[in-house]
Amino acid sequence: MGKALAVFALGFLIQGCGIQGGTSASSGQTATLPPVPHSPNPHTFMHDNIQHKTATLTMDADYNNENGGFDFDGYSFGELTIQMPENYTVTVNFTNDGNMPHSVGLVKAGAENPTGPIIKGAAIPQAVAGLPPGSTATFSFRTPSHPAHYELACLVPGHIAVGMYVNFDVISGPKPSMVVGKP
Ligand SMILES: [Cu+2]
Repeated sequence: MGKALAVFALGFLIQGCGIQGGTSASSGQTATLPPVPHSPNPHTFMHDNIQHKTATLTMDADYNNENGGFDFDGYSFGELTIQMPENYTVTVNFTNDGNMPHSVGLVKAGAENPTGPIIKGAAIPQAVAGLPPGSTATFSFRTPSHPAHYELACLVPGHIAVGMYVNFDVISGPKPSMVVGKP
């Protein structure tokens, strides 16, 4: 009887350790990223091919009315960070799900009212005027061969100021990622 109890206690101890280990590992991964309430899974919005050095991003303006509709994929004010290796070909598929003109283009981090993308071709057409509700547009560009801090932002005047941007960092690392928060 006493032996059976000891075995049971040992099993419980091992299981307890396993749970504790798992918990501390996962909290370690998220500790540096601030939580964003009601955030969609970022993996939904990016597909990449490491062999071909390509990535496709879905950028939906006013995805879920987050931030009063001034969001991309439910994120605003840089709550989402895309990390893209150097020399990648990136295709952006834009949809305006909002009720006013919006756009998307690659701009320098912190730019306030950019009149065009920082890399030629890295914006939808008529990016400053914006495209009307229900529009879609696609563009592709190549990331530079050096690290850089950019944003994917709405170029309609005033929309960056109210938070309509996510972070886009060009990194020396081996693979793209899309993470909640600013690493
Ligand atoms: Cu906008």
